[in-house]
Amino acid sequence: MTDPNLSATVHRIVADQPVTDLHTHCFAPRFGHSTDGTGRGLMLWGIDELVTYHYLIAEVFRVVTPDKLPYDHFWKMSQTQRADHIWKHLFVDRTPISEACRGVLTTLSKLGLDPNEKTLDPYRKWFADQDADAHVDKVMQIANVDSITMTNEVFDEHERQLWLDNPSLGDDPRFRPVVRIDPMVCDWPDASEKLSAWGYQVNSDLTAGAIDEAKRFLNDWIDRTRPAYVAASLPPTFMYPASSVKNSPASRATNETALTQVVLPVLEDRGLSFAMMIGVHRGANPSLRSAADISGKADTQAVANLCAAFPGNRFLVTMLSLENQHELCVAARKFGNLMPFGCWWFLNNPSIIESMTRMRLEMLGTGFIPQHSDARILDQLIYKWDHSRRAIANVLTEKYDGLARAGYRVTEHTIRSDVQRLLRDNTRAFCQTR
Ligand code: RAT
Ligand code: ZN
Repeated sequence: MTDPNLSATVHRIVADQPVTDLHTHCFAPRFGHSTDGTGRGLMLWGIDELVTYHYLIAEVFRVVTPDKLPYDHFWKMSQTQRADHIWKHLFVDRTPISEACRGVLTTLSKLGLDPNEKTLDPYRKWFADQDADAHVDKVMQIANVDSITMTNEVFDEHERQLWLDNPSLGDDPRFRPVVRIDPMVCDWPDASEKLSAWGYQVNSDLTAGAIDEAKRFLNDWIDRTRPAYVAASLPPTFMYPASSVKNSPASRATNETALTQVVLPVLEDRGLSFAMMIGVHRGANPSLRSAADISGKADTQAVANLCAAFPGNRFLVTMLSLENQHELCVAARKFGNLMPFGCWWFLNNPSIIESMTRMRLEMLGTGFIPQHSDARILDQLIYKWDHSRRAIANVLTEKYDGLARAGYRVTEHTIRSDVQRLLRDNTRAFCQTR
């Protein structure tokens, strides 16, 4: 017998479960914020940030094409003008039906605002009356997020200086730091120049002494930030071992040395997971700037090879291509040190979240992390989680219905503990945080 109220029960339990958000680009107010007048604040919030999200920049150029509005004209506009342009063309002149557009509407509605305004002025007025720090609490409460994991770009000069100047920068209990190290594993020569300038005795070939110095760099940042994990995004061409690629350029071998002889040993030693976000081809259309990147199919064999070669390391893995998702599940069935997470970026759409979550439940039970928000603007936590929760609850309902048909007694307690595992405990257990 199936329960006619099952769907409502599952949706309620999923909505009530606080989420530990594993990957965002949100920052605590002490990193400075977008309305603090410095123009350098890292915490982005408010209507102009929401409407100029890079997903929406890409979308507006599809309707007001560069022959009508050249890229450089757009970039010369103030942020207010860009936001007005996007609002007019994507939200007023057309139905805001895309996921990124609908997200702005959900966010405004849940903040208590009417999303049908023809101009942004009423929203600007409302946000101007909010206090940044109190707004963090409000957004976390509406989104029901209990912890926001940041992305701390230690190779970014501005952010690096903030950390050096303020030893308690990472102490806001609402936010958890993450050391992000893309240049170390994607472009070691570039990373090595920076490390040298910062006083570490490294070289572009990463010879023996340089390895110790590169480890010292990573350890220093782990000490300074006390991260939940260390992360990098990798191109679709990422392969391990690099030598398995014919005519592999020397740079690949050095990047691999940085990964296998610096990063992984340090993380094993420090008991930290390594998050690999694989499949982004950066700068496909550079004129779009922050919206320039595309996705590409990567090789999941690289992930399996790493998990096998480094059993003492834990790997959080998300892949950008839809085509990689099944193979990633297969690999996760073989390696307990591999945790698939999230429906990343171009996959963060309800239809794809549903199909990926369904496949993961079927292949991995509840042993995965179904979603992270990837929010860049604080307020986006509201819609990213609202939309994802609905998609996850739809699939869980279907699965519990199947269990009931098989004669299994599904109770509220069963549902509650599964949902807690999926939205909170798997993340905390794998990252070994409270
Ligand atoms: O999802 C995004 O906003 C992307 O621009 C990226 O930041 C991506 O999530 C990443 O972490 O590299
Ligand atoms: Zn991200």
